[in-house]
Amino acid sequence: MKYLVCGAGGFIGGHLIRELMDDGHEVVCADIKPLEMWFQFFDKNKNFSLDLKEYDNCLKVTEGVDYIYNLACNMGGMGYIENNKAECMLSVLINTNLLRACLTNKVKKYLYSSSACVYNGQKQKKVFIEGLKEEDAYPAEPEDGYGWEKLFSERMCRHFYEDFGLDTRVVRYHNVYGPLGTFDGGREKAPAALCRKIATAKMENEKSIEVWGDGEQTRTFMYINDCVEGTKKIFNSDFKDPLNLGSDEQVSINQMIEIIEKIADFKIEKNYLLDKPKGVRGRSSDNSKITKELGWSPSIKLSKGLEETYKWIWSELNKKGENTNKFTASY
Ligand code: GKE
Repeated sequence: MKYLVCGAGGFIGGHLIRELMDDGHEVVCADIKPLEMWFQFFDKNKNFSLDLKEYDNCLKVTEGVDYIYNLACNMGGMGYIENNKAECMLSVLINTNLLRACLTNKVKKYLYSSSACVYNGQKQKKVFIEGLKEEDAYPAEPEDGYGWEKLFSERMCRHFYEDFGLDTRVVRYHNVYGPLGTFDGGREKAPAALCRKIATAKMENEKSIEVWGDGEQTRTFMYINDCVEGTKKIFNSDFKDPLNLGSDEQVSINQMIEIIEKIADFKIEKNYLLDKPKGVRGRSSDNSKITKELGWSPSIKLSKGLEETYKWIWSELNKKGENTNKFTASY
């Protein structure tokens, strides 16, 4: 079967494409970034560098395609989505025009990458909260900008199934991390950011690092290998409603820093910046529905994933002059 991966130049997209190629599939790849800025690039594929907010481009890339993974959106960690709400909402044009193109080009199945940012903020006011269940997205109070686009686009996928019979899947990612992702430049999320800060402090023999917030806020972080495996399982399932895809190993930012210090074998002082973007106070994924529907849930321990991530970032920081800026570009 012929697959299309949108957001092909990004973190999850790059890992997913490699996996689909290993499974022996033909993969078409599309991303707005210039090809040389793609995190992973496979020249045996048909690769498009174009803007999927444009309907004509969506028609072009979906021609002759059977299955679509849409991971394309303008996003980043809290440092990005808190300061670019309108830009993040414009990603609605990508999903809308891809869905329209699916009907025109008779695509068989379509997966949309949603996010834990759809969850009601009132249910995330404390640390170490109960895992969020899929129904906790309503009554609706998602993250401003980015979260509203994700929730709206989830519903559009449902209505394209109900009204037009398009076979859609919706996956809600919970903070995905791992090698070959952004670790600097403003779009990085906390795991990569803190790995970079501790690695840099160790290299430069600095005494402290900057931490956003008071460090007590809690999250779960899902390693990229679990993310790709779970995404494929959801795609290949018959389950059409939104499904959590995230870890349920909830930690505070301070606890995550301790894990990274052990990996780095380097203790560091923390300078807490309370005015920096913090997002919700606590967030975790309830995995009972994915376990019931797929008989599987993410299991890679944070300490294991962070070890791989820290090692990769350390090696990137030590590359002098090579093209490492694709992972640190603030584009
Ligand atoms: N990015 C970043 N960088 N976050 C930091 C840092 C730092 O140097 N130091 C501490 N933090 C704290 C943030 O203040 C926040 O409270 C927590 O780590 C996680 O920040 P994050 O990884 O940037 O993003 P969030 O989990 O709050 O939100 C993200 O959730 C994803 C889905 O789970 C969103 O930004 C999206 O990337 C996505 O929807």
